[in-house]
Amino acid sequence: MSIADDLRSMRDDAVRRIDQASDLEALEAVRIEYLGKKGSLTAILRGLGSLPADERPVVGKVSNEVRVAVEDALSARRETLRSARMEARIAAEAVDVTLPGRRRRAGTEHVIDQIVDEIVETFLGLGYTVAEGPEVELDYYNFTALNHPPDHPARALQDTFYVRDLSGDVATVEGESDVLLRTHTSPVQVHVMERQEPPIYVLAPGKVYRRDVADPSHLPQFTQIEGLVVDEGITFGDLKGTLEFFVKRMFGEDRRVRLRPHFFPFTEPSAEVDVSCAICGGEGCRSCGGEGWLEILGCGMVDPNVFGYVGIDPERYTGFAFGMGAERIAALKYGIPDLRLFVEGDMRFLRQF
Ligand code: 2NM
Repeated sequence: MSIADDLRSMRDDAVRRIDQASDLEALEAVRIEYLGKKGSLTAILRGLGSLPADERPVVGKVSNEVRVAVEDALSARRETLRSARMEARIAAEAVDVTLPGRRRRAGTEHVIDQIVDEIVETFLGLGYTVAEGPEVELDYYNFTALNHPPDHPARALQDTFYVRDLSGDVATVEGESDVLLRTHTSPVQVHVMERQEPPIYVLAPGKVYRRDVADPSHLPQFTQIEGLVVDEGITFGDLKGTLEFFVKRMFGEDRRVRLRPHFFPFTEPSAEVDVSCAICGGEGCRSCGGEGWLEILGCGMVDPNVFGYVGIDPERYTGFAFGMGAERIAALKYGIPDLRLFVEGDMRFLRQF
């Protein structure tokens, strides 16, 4: 057999193996075997120079033809394998754009935030501004400056969350005032009165904390909205008119308002405010427990002692204040029997609003 025959059979082997290569990696391995630096065809092409002069033209021509044939076979197979790989990838990544989309349910503002917004809007319309303050407060702002005596029951460990230091003692600031979670938003109004001269028309919405066990009518954390007015010549009549305007706006023009004497440490006189039952209009029915009236807020004329703590002259100024729980207002407005529904995050309930 001649060198030319050897070359042709090498070509046939190479082309067969190229056509059988199952992927691009196997194909590259075959290419290296023949045409790599140490490949068998490469070796022959390099050895041409040392052949006898009479054999060189023929062997040179054949080996070149073999190299071209092998290279052509390699590129043809490479093209086939590349497009097969691309087809497979396209099939694997295919997206059926004709499938129906997955509907995303839009969120809504939490019903309690809606109520807060509605109440805030009503009072913004009367010229009030909104004030905020810290949820972690000092005893001084939460109780003392609000005319709570040192032994007032609301100060008890059973009723108020006190913040403790690492040793477990109740934390204090400058060794003076205990640190606690505010039990109402009134401390916000104490801060306002400390830094702002009357006239003051301010609303204080926010979270408050009390050591209650959650039940249908109590939550250990809830949302309070308090209002405060301090100006010259403010009377109990102004308070009553303001609350009547608010209640009718919130619950409907047909509802009536009733004030009952009450006691709060920071107001004198104080009152609780009822709204007439929407079902019976005040006659008494099952919905209102036979009372005809539903309690919605507390209020009163700011006690002169409070003005004393914040440096407002009680001879020149008088004021009124009121406070309500947003969860309670929402429960009355929508006929919800259990306040816990507002905080348990059951979307079947919350999505209704
Ligand atoms: C209420 C009821 C009555 C109140 C009093 C004050 C302040 F800071 F002026 F003393 N803020 N809010 C108040 C009065 C709150 O909530 C049931």
